[in-house]
Amino acid sequence: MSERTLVLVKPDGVKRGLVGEVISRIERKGLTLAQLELRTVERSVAEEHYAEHKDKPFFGELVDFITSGPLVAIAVEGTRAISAFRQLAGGTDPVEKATPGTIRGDFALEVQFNLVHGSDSAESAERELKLWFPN
Ligand code: RTP
Ligand code: MG
Repeated sequence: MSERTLVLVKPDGVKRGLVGEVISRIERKGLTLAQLELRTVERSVAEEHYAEHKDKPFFGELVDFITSGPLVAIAVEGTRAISAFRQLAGGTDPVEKATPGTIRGDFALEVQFNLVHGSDSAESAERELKLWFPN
């Protein structure tokens, strides 16, 4: 069944020139790009996006970081796209959890700077896609 998920190449990924690498992995997996935009977001969007973490100690830093520079938001489409992209991304901690062969496992060292976001469920994907691509 085809579904859509929200992928972000976070500001660290854009600064490090890894946008092409991430898009290439998405395409090689067989997923397609439905919408794509380079933008720098206001705090309100970042706070809404990460609302589930609002009581965590790292919330302020996370919002600072996500708003620190341009990121690339992508609506990714395809069979089991939500899980498929989470598999490509690898675990949240790029050293302890993400394995080599994943985006985080291959290119990141710190939890804070783990390069990409992918929606974690159908409900999150629907909510996040409405937030990032209202049209
Ligand atoms: P994301 O939402 O960005 O796709 O990442 P995720 O599902 O793998 O991880 P999640 O638990 O949703 O955490 C969101 C982001 O918060 C940052 N984080 N920092 N300092 C810390 O201990 C900490 N823990 C999480 C990470 O950048 C993570 O991607
Ligand atoms: Mg998450």
